[in-house]
Order: sequence, then structure tokens, then C-alpha cells
Amino acid sequence: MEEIETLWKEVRELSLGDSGRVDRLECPPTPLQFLRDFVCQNKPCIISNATLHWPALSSWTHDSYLTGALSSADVSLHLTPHGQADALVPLDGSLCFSSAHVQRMPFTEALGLITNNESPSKLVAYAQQQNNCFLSEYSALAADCDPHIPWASEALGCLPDAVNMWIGNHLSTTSFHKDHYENLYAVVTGQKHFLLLPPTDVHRMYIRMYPAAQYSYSHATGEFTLELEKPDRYVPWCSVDPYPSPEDRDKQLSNFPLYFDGPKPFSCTLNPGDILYLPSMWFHHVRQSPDSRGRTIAVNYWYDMQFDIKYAYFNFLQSIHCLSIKTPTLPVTVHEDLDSDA
Ligand SMILES: O=C(O)CCC(=O)C(=O)O
Repeated sequence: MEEIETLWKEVRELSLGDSGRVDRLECPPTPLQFLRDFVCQNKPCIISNATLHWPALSSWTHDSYLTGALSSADVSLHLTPHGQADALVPLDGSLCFSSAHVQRMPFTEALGLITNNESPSKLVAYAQQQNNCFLSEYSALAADCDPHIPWASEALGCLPDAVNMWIGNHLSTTSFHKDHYENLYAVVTGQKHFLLLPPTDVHRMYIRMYPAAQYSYSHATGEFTLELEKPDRYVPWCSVDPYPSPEDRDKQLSNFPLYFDGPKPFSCTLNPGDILYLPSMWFHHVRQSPDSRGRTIAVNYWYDMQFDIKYAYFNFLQSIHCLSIKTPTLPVTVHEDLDSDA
């Protein structure tokens, strides 16, 4: 364990710094600078003023513009009782990995549910279909943003695999996970708050296998049900909730000391016009603050990552079992390759 703590320390001393702050560039980097200083080092950065030329930055602040452009579009909306989709929630006395009830509906209706004008109090709606939805469901808005991020495409040597739209409110939260993509994440309106941990901190996430469960929502009763998937399916997921409720706080702190007592996570807030470079394999937790109309809108570009020597090292590290990690109330540790794609 001591060796692994040394690794966390060295990674911060040699590359990331230990301030917990993410580097901020005042304008877009050249492809070479981006590749040399960030991608090759698997190091995040924020680029301010990166998308000031996008029409989206002004037009998406008006609901009437969005509902006009998307008047004939159906979009996929993720519905949960508390705003936590793809997250651990209690079921029958233990934790399960819950997926949202996903429903396609006209965009105008979806926006109404997100901004809560018409939604029942126990329903949180988050448009976060992660399947290149910006270019399919939201194609009427495609001209409002760049189709790719030119300096990133040049540095990475490819175009994005997927471009996704995210429309949420103050309750929408994304739990800690990692992705096998290089991520360029652009906020258009409202703010996003990220907590980030490098892949070398994998043991601090207490990744365990959880049974998969699915929410169903009844419009007739306005109630959710949560049921385990049949046949049983288990999903490897991060156990740590960085913002526990007051009643959960003591349990989180005592079950996950490597997270709560270790180096603080990198933390940043993205404003409209900012792009976060979120390197592949980094653990991230995301919350949001809405604009004055009650919504946060972002577009992200997922680029293929290189399955290179860094990837092989990270997998090796993850396979090392830390004897000092006590998990009295949790299911078994995972040693296999983990992907966020539940
Ligand atoms: O914005 C969010 O809620 C989550 C974003 C995320 O997880 C991603 O872009 O990979």
C-alpha cells in the first residue's frame, strides 16, 4: 500500500501538481502544444474562450429558439427519482447499480420536464443519451456548434467517434466513473462542476461489482419502481460518493478512507465558452448549476483513445490487490478491465 501511495504522490509531483487545480489556458492551444503538454501526459486542462464563435452560445440561452429548431424532434430523456442515473442506489437493504427509465418524447415536452415547469416533484429528467445523439436527435442544432474541435482532431489524428448533448438541471448528477475515450467537454449554458482523479488513483475509488437494476416510471401514478435485472447482471462501479448526505457521511468516511483521507481530487467549474480536456481513463464525477432558465447545456466530443502502453500499465495497476483495503460491507473487489459502459 505504501508503494501505491508513493505512486499517487509522484504522479502529482512530476506531472499534475498537488494544488487540486486544473491548468487553464486562455485560448485554444496549437495541436502540437495540446498533444505534447496534455494528451501525451494524460493530463487534463481547461481551455477558456474556446467556443466563443459558436452561435449556440447566444441562441441556446432562449427556450423559444431551441423549441422552434427542434419542434419536430423526438429526444431520449432519462428519468429518475433523485437525478442519479447510472449510480449506486439502495435496494432491499444493499446497493445496486441503477439505470434510468429512458423515454423518447417531443423535445418541447422534454425541456418542460427538465426545467421542472410541468414535472411532478419526485421526478428528475436529464437528456443525456450517449450515442452520438447530437448528430441524430439534435441534428437541427448541428450548425450551432463546430462538428469537431479542430486542434484536438489534428492532435489526435482522427474525428470524434461520438458527439453528445447533455441538458440537465441542478439535481442531475453523474457518479464517479471513467471512459475509454479522450473527451472534449464544452459547456454552452449554465455551469458544470467536475471532480477528477487520475487513473493511477484507481484504488481510491473502491470499484466493486454491483447488481444491475432498472427504474420504470409510470406516468399514470407518477411513481418509480426499481427492479433487479433478470437474468442477474453485475456491473463494476466506483463505490465512493464524494458528497454524501449528512446521514451517510460517517459511513462513507469510514468505508472509503483512501478517497477521503488521500490527496484531494482535482476540481473545476466550467463556464459557457470553456472546454475541458478530460483525458481517457480519468475518474470523473459531475454536478451542474443551471442558468436563469433552469437548465445546463453541454456538448461533448468523444475521440478514440490509444490503447497503448499507458493503458496496459493502468490495467496492470488496477489488477493489484491492496491488502489494506477493508471492505466489510461491500461485495468483492474487481480485478478485470473496467469500462463505464454498463
Ligand atoms: O455531464 C455529465 O453529467 C457527465 C459527463 C460525462 O460523464 C462524460 O462526458 O463522460
